[in-house]
Amino acid sequence: MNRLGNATFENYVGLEQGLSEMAYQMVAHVLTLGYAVMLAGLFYFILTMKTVSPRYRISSVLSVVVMVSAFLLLYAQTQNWTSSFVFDVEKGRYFLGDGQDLFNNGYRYLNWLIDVPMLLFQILFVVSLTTSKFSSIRNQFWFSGAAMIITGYIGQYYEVTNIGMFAFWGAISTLFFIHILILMRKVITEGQVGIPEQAQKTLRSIWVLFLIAWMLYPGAYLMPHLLGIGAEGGLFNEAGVVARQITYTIADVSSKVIYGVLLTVVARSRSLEEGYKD
Ligand code: RET
Repeated sequence: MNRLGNATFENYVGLEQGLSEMAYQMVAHVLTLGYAVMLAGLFYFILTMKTVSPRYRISSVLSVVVMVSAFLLLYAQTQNWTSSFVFDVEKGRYFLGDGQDLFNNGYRYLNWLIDVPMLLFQILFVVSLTTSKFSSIRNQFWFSGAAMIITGYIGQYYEVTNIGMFAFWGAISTLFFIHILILMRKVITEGQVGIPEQAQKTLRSIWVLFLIAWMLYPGAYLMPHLLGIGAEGGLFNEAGVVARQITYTIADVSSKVIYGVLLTVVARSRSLEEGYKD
């Protein structure tokens, strides 16, 4: 078993029982859907930029940065998937290909290193803080965002071989995540003061969306263990492989695209109230 070293569990499934046609294709499709949505989002944020007054436009610019980097990463992740597993005609299933790259979700983690600070930074251009200092919140967002991802990136290498290390790095990462949630809650609470009723409502939806979408990422980290308990093949079952990629795609579309769209809606409402005409 250990000849795969620190490879993630997807590879172990591909080495032992192989992936069924349905599991393999569902992952390929959901990854493709992911990068297609990012490209569509890119056009949305460019085309709607002028519907908000200039002071809010940085939010759209940051969404554009997020769309471009997510598009490229998800494209690379899809290529990584299709090149890692090869169809075996004899057995009628997909197995790890000889001489190919192994599959790893690490592309995502490194993409988050760009996207997480951008997404957190972005909201600060749409809301006005009442008591907190912009620079202090920004620095804490960046610090904890990067620390959360780097520690999680290390942890994910151990999901099969060393559960202790996997749990340890996951726990450290979670501490930074909690810090981010506390900061975001503060930003959204302060941001509601003195803005139109409709925009306040949208900000409250942003909080709910944020909470749910961001929690899906640690869910995906734990996925093989969540779905592995009592399942056939234990940790190494293809349901976990498919569930992880679907979870990531839902999380990506929500935390990057829908979040960006809702921020544009708040910015538009504030712009109109301030007398902006397009
Ligand atoms: C990890 C490791 C396990 C513990 C926790 C994690 C949290 C990850 C999060 C990622 C968010 C990513 C986003 C990307 C958008 O582009 C690193 C999986 C808590 C919250 C929003």
